[in-house]
Amino acid sequence: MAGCGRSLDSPCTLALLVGFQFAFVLYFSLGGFKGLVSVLVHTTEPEFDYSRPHDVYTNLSHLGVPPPPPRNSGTGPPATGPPLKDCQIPSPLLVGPVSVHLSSPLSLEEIRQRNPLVLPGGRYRPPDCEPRHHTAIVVPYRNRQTHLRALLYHLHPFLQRQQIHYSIYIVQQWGNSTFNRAKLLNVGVREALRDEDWSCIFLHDVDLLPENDHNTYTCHKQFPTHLSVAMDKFRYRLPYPQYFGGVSAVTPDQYMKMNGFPNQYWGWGGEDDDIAARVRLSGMKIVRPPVAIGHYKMIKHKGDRGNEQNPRRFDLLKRTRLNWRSDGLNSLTYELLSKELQPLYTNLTVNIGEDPHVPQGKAMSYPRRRSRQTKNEHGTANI
Ligand code: BGN
Repeated sequence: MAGCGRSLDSPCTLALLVGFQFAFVLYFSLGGFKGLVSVLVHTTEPEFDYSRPHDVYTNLSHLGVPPPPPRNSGTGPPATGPPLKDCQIPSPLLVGPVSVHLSSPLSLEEIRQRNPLVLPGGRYRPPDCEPRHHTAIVVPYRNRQTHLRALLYHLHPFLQRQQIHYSIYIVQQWGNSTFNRAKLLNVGVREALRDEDWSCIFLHDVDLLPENDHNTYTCHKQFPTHLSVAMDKFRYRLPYPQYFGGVSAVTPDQYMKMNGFPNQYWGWGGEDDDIAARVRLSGMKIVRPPVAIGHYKMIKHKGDRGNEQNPRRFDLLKRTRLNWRSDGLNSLTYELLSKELQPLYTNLTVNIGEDPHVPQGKAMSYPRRRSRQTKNEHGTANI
């Protein structure tokens, strides 16, 4: 070829150099390897603009009203209207990113007024369509009033826009013994399933608020779901690949298959890793929504008294493989002290016993109670 000699200043070499330079600039301006792949292979990762979130109460006034019941002739059983149409998927009321108010939440009464369609016990069912999903949200709890109000203020409108049938259960650990998140979750699942045939159960920390209503509070048919995949605390990505903490969801079948959750994790840490291990050991895997959807904000707080790091968690985790079949739903004992239908949630107060590893003298004192019975998983009394 004329002009393409071997010397460095030949037009061909120069053209090659310019070409390479151009390719480099293009590569980095497209966001490196990831960007290049997403341009070449069309990815379906959704995109949301979190810089302009909607108010979490947006569209709530559009929640349908039930069709009027047909006129009754006067005699015979009361007339029932035609069956409702199935709710649309996805719900037409969704707005995407929503703003999160972390400080000074409204009072419970003010939150109730803003959610007039929520029934006692924190229950809701779309009035104008037949919901396809029936979800119980179980929240382990003790002494976090401000967090609870922030959660209820946020979650009620968020879930109503998703047009699902849901109820919020707050499982409150009674007494001052070390907190036990996983055991409270077991109790919550058990008690929620006594109420209704929920198709999906959410395991929800009280201090996590979802930022995108496309993150639907529904279950995957086959596998447990981890929803809080992008928390602000972890700079909107998973802290480690097996992470299963924060907000997750199981169907009753999945829950039974993994023998529920461990009862022996007293204090902070490790119980979520144990649950993740149970998922795998029982032959399932964890599924997740895209990172762009699974955004959550965590309400900041100092360490909890009574929920100090559990020094035994490393040893417990080493034994999950041996223990998961014998410690869980099938070994659960507790005493249900009360169940109240509050306007915005069902309040379960429960005695789950005490951390056996805290020396007696050091255990924080329990208020005295007459009855020391506990209930096993069938709800019958164990003395
Ligand atoms: C992990 C904790 C989890 C916790 C995440 C995020 C443990 C066990 C160590 C072997 N696991 O380190 O429980 O949810 O951090 O904070 O401590």
